[in-house]
Amino acid sequence: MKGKAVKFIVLTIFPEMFDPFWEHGMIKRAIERKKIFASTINIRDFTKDKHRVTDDRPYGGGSGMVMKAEPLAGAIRAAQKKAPLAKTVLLTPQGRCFSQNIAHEMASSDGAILVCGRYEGVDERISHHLIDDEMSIGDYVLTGGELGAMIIIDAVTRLVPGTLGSEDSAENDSFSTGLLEHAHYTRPRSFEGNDVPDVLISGNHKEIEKWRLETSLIRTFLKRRDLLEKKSLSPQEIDILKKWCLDIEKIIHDQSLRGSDTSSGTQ
Ligand code: 21W
Repeated sequence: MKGKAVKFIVLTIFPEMFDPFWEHGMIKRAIERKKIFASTINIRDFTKDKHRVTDDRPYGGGSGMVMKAEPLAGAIRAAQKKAPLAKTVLLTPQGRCFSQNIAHEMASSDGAILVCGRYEGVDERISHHLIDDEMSIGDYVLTGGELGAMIIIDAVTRLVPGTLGSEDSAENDSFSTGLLEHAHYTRPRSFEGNDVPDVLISGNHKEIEKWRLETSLIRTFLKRRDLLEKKSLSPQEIDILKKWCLDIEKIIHDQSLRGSDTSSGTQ
């Protein structure tokens, strides 16, 4: 049960951004328990000029600056020496989109060297020669790769066995079941006039499980129909959906028996 720690080495010009990140919650615990190994390398430490410059103007002109190749190459080679089996990943808006599947892959790998770009981008010769993979975290524009690296580390770490705590079950995640989670309630039983559903107080675990699956399904249908369309449904799930279907059809049928007048019918 004692796999090797997943290594994350972050290359950045802002290593201080990661200090609070390592020091809280599940990430902190995973480091303490040696489930993950985390460190930063300051790209600026691999500059050789007096002013420790990491960016320069683009060849061909234009606005914005480009991350220089030499300091980045030095930093990447230093990281690859420390973690020779880890993949070198460049965080960039042009990369393939990070996903729960990629998180699972990374959680069972040796780890990753996460290269955080700043400015308009990194010198193309870096991506061509020293990078194994390019990753984006979604279609919106950030100021650099640092938050992307944190998101990847966060999502991967909770999948490393022994970090999630007592239950240790990432299996219940919506991306594993293909459904959004059921509603959650805790004390008090009545809050500002809203009560906890009776079934959850009943102690009937079979009914509770059934209720949770039903609410999971309906929430997924209402909020994320795309997930429901992708999912392969179990016979029980199909039964639940069929029951709703019949319930809705009955309401429509009863309406039509009342005549097809357009008045609201609530008078
Ligand atoms: C943002 C660098 C935009 C370059 C056309 C011409 C890493 C990121 C980043 C950044 C540009 C990730 C432009 C999702 C992200 C990141 C900094 C391009 C604008 N368009 N995932 N010039 N989104 N972003 N510059 O931004 O480094 S992972």
